[in-house]
Amino acid sequence: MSKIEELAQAIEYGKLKEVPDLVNAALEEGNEPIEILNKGMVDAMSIVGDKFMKNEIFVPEMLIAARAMQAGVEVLKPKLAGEAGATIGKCIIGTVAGDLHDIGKNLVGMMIESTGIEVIDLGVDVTSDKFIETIKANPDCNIVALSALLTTTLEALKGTIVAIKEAGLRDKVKIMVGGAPVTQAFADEVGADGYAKDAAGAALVAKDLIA
Ligand code: B1M
Repeated sequence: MSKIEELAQAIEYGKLKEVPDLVNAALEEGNEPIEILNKGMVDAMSIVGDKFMKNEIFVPEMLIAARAMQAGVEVLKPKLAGEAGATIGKCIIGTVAGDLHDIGKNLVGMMIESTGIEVIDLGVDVTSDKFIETIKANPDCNIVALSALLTTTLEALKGTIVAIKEAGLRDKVKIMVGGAPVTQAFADEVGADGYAKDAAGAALVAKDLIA
């Protein structure tokens, strides 16, 4: 079994303590960091999600797997993000109200940061008021990045864009959206300026929005 396969299994079964060493071993085997992320971690989380859907595992197991993945991301972070040079812009990122998923959002924030854009991470379950307050406190902010992982929180994502518009701030910032249930069609429908399917794509979109 390759180290990436061992890593994927360790994440699936939530073996947090084994994960950092397996990430390092996979790097030593000569795998690219992005390959380790996608094949060793993101794919493992998809299996976890499928098992949850089939009632083979429950929320605690999902949470334990998520913690194991986070431990792996910490090791991979410096390798993935690279060295950012001078700051070229500012981005406020958060997972929308009612949604507690943050692994994808954290990866997106990390990749955006690697392009030289300063990132203010508001965390999870972020209300539209909190986004608005932070935009006002950061008049130099160029981008607001909204993440949603639940179909039920797509409404909160849409509501956040409406609230930013009603607060008179829509023309001050570009808004980008993403997360598993978000599509380009949804992004167009809610009037977002950008959409990306994954973290690497999000970094490119953020750079484009600033240019
Ligand atoms: Co939850 N959960 N979860 N969960 N969870 C999903 C999302 C689910 C698909 C599982 C399933 O049923 N198959 C399902 C949603 C179904 C739906 O809405 N249709 C689900 C559910 C139902 C729930 C609960 C309701 C369960 C319950 O309590 N009964 C509950 C909701 C809690 C809440 O948010 N209010 C819940 C809770 C949890 C945990 C807390 C246990 C845990 C999250 C821990 C954490 O994040 N710290 C968890 C987990 C781990 C998952 C799965 C298994 C994995 C998510 C993940 O981290 N993926 C997930 C199943 C799955 O995704 N296959 C599932 C890895 C990550 C790298 O990918 O987050 O998709 P992702 O991010 C990607 C892209 O989406 C994109 O780039 C990222 C990197 O490539 N992206 C953006 C994300 N944000 C972006 C923003 C952008 C651009 C791209 O621009 C701004």
